[in-house]
Amino acid sequence: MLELPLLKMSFRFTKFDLRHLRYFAENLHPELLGGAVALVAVGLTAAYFYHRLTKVPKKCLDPNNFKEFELIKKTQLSHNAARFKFALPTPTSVLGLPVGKNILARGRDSSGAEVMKSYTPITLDSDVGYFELVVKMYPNGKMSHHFRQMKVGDKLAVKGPKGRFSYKPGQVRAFGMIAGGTGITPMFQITRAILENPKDKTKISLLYANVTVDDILLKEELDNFASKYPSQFNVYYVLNKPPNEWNGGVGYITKDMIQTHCPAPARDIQILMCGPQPMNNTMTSYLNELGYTSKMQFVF
Ligand SMILES: Cc1cc2nc3c(=O)[nH]c(=O)nc-3n(C[C@H](O)[C@H](O)[C@H](O)COP(=O)(O)OP(=O)(O)OC[C@H]3O[C@@H](n4cnc5c(N)ncnc54)[C@H](O)[C@@H]3O)c2cc1C
Ligand SMILES: *[C@@H]1O[C@H](CO)[C@@H](O)[C@H](O)[C@H]1NC(C)=O
Ligand SMILES: CC(=O)N[C@H]1CO[C@H](CO)[C@@H](O)[C@@H]1O
Repeated sequence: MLELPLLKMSFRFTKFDLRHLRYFAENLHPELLGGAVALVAVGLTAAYFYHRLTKVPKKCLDPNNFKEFELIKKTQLSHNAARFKFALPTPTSVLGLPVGKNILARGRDSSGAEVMKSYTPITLDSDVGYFELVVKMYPNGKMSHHFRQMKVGDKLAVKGPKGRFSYKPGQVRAFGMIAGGTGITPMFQITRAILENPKDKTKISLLYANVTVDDILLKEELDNFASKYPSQFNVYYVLNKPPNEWNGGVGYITKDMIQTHCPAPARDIQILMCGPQPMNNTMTSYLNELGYTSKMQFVF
């Protein structure tokens, strides 16, 4: 992207501190001042027009105010999970969500009371004009009720970005990822960002736990990643209730599975976790026993 440094420069111009400008003027030879002023004026004008003329994709999220997005497609993935596709205001808009961040969605439960819950879009800012959520709807879940009721044409109120995790390419040599159920969504988003960036060589080992094969979300996409990027990404599924023919793990994720599939403790690796609370507690104790320091662990 050749445009980026120029764009940054134009921002710096607008942020130019007046005090510096005065210091600059006072310490300049008078004969040079005219030229310097003209130069600054030309620079500012150029930056202004450059800024106006370049089509910077419009970011839609606001961290302080809820904004509404229209549901344009709802695809059932299993008996209780669905993929929701929302339109952004224009076909060239981007959501404006840094990799690893999530959003807060607002809705109403079955009694009509307001609820707010966090969700991690599975799309990236390279997807223009829309964003997608994968949501598991629990029988008595409050926000689950809202999502179950949603029909194409309905609007969802969303604000963000939020979250403590941020990702920069090259931040680590390898990620180990441990996910349970819908805990796959942040892992999926980060994995996509890494694999779709040819310059990002970060390795990923994903351990993904669920009850049945039917519960595995985004399985087709994950399997595609594994076959397309065999030296960079691998996934090991673990099921409580495996089918008859099954070559993944059985039961819960064990310490052995972590040792076999995740990168060994090292300063340039990190283990990311996202799943139900009991799973987090168990996995954290396994990781501690295996010698992963708290710096090497992150829980979403
Ligand atoms: C950062 C982040 C990202 C997330 N991303 C996603 C995502 O992409 N997709 C997604 O589907 N979800 C995601 N979640 C989970 C999501 O925020 C909601 O928690 C989930 O949708 C359930 O909300 P609910 O209001 O329907 O359920 P709730 O009304 O809270 O209940 C859910 C179910 O669990 C049971 N339950 C509630 N509390 C407990 C408890 N303490 N112990 C045991 N059972 C309990 C209820 O009976 C119900 O069956 C994310 C959560 C976080 C924190
Ligand atoms: C995960 O579990 C550990 C150990 O029980 C706990 O210290 C930590 O706060 C938990 N993190 C989250 C985000 O729930
Ligand atoms: C029910 C469901 O689909 N989610 C589960 C996936 O597997 C993990 C680990 O076994 C469970 O903790 C989730 O609740």
